[in-house]
Amino acid sequence: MTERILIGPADRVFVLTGAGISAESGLPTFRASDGLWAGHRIEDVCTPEALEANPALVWEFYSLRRAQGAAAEPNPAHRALAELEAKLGERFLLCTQNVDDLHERAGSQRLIHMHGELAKSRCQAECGRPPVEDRTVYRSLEEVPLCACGARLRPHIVFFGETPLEMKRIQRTLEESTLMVVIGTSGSVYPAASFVNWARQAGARTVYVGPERPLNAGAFTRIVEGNAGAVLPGLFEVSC
Ligand code: BV8
Ligand code: ZN
Repeated sequence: MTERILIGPADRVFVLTGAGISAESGLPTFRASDGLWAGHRIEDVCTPEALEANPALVWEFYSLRRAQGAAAEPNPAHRALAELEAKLGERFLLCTQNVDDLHERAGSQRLIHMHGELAKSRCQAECGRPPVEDRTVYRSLEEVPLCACGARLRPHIVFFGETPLEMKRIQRTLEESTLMVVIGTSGSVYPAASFVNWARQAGARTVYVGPERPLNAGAFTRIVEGNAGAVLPGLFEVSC
């Protein structure tokens, strides 16, 4: 039986998740597919340059990811985090690097998608209009709608070289956290991989959950080896 993580009345919990938490829902991780997605390296289809040069390829890539995401179901790890949020309320915040909506569908509400969301699109010309709900799997670039300003829509995804979303809120919450739990991420992408260092600087306990040691393993006070779906249910003991 895995030793439980004790959460007391003064604890404020910040959780960061990556592709590994959706692995047991059948969504491939970036590393497991050795970085190849439908034959593409993510860096080749997840950059502003790729969108400029080959919008059809970028839309094909993200439409495929939308179809995969829609066919997946939340797993016990997603549900365990939604249950923890229900117990802790405003003392809990979940930040995900994932662009699928499995955390929402498991019931998570106090949630930040720092790298964007598959279920949304936004103006490619950044005209200022907000992102729109969009789960359409486009079969060709011609099918992709235009923004009211006339520019084409783009996936509401943070590409490499673009600034992650809600960084101020993430930084502020991390500084107030007493416990940070990182689940299912290789720690290969920044600034997300630095969050554990910010938590340590704030004096927080830092726990990693996953089957392999992450690249930033040295920054964790504890590592729980195992698959999130098997380990997370029953891992947290909350005493109010
Ligand atoms: C930015 C959206 C400036 C799209 C993504 C050189 C050095 C340092 C940094 C850089 C550098 N050159 C460039 C950079 C910056 C760059 C970067 O980090 N590049 C990397 C390649 C070096 N970062 C950026 O450009 C970012 N922007 O820096 O702006 C800035 C900085 C600070 C403040 C303001 C501005 C923007 C990056 C966002 C890119 N978009 N996603 C999409 O998803 O399609 S990244 C994408 O890849 C994911 O979102 C995620 O972040 C990353 C994949 O990582 P993981 O989620 O960890 O997945 P991975 O497969 O790697 O690992 C899975 C893990 O799960 C494994 O460890 C495995 O063991 C585990 N696992 C498997 N099964 C299970 C499991 N765990 C639990 N249970 C299981 N069952
Ligand atoms: Zn526009």
